[in-house]
Amino acid sequence: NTISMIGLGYIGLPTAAVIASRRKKVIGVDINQHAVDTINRGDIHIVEPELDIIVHSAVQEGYLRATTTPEPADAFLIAVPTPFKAENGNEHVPDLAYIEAASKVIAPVLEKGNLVILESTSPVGATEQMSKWLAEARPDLTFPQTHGEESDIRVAHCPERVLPGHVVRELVENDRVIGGMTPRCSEVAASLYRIFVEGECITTTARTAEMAKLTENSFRDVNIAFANELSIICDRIDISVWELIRLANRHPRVNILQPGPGVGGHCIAVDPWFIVSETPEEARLIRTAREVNDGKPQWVLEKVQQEVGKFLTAHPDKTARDVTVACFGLAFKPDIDDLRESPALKIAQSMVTNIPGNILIVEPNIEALPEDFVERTSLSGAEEALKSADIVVMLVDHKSFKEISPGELEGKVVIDTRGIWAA
Ligand code: SAJ
Repeated sequence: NTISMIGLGYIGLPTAAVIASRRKKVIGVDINQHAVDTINRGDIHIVEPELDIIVHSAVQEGYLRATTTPEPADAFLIAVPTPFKAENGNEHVPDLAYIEAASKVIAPVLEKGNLVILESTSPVGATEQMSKWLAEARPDLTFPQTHGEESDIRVAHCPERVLPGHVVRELVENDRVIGGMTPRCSEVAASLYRIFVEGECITTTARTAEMAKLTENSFRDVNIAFANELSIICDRIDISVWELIRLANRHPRVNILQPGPGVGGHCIAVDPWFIVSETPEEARLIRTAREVNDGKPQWVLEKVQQEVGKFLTAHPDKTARDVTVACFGLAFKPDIDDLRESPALKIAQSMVTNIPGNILIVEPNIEALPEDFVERTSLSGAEEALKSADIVVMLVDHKSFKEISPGELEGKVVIDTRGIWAA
């Protein structure tokens, strides 16, 4: 049995490697030649704990091989990005271009009896749309949308649900929701996942599986928005939100999440829009949650500007150019190096353009600042930044930042968006 993984990114590569570690032959396909070459050397092109070891041994033992051209296989798993795009005045329409491209790329090598699984987080209806693209490209084969259980090709959706930073463990331990276009499609797909999943494989329809994934991330987004809104309310009425949440969470049925500088990453800040875009009239709470979370970086920037103003009033001998502000953290969440869609990055960048003083950036997980930072900013060590900063802005609760003692912050204006110092 050969399994082909289309897309060797943050989801595709770990999944391919875990399946290969169960001694199944896996062919990984990606358009990125650099990724393909790196994997074939037994190395990895992304950062994820434990992944290097399993990719290395899977490649060495001959179970995993990467290529840019698809080959025949028994099952095809598709894990490509599904971003959103602006269309007809709507800012957040799901963009299925990568799924369409992947369908067109595997269609020529499909054979009767094959299974095709869409793993990418997708708007409701995307699996059926993918199956239609496959059918258009292969009129000689039959597909579930026209031939039901009798079709030549089985098609299912099985959304990934792993947490970056814990992917290798969660791939094996998490339950999987498997939505086939027919019950038999679900069963065949479930037997594939049972090769490596120790959690339960639960079957449903493709549309329900699509909606389940969007619901999981919307649930988290709405809950984070609740925490973020509380932090803004508490700031206005001068109450510590951190103490407030600790107290409220003592109630047996209350479990409030942590406020922060906004919501980043390419999942939680994106997926709820797929629901909003499909049902704009009904999805009022989900849309508002997105807006609350997306508005938080601007709120933090304004907070910093206010503090700079107050600092200057208290120090009439200084001009705006003399003020030094240190930003702690750029990543989209703690203890990773991933800056994509990071609210901390957004805040730091807008500070560089909106605040005339010196801006220092402390981010122990990266070697250099992204190129679009202007020269006025520099990557600094924590100690050095703490020495020279007038204002310290805590943006990401990396482990090493939690060890900074109150003494080291004495005399500084502190804006703590994560509550690790200001609690
Ligand atoms: N965040 C807060 N406060 C919190 C929790 C998170 O501000 O209390 C922020 C984080 O700092 C970060 C963002 O939210 O900026 C998202 O981080 P996350 O750790 O909640 O989630 P992701 O984006 O890394 O992964 C999510 C997970 N989904 C859920 O927990 C429901 C993961 O299981 C999914 O597989 C992943 O999205 C995905 O790929 O969809």
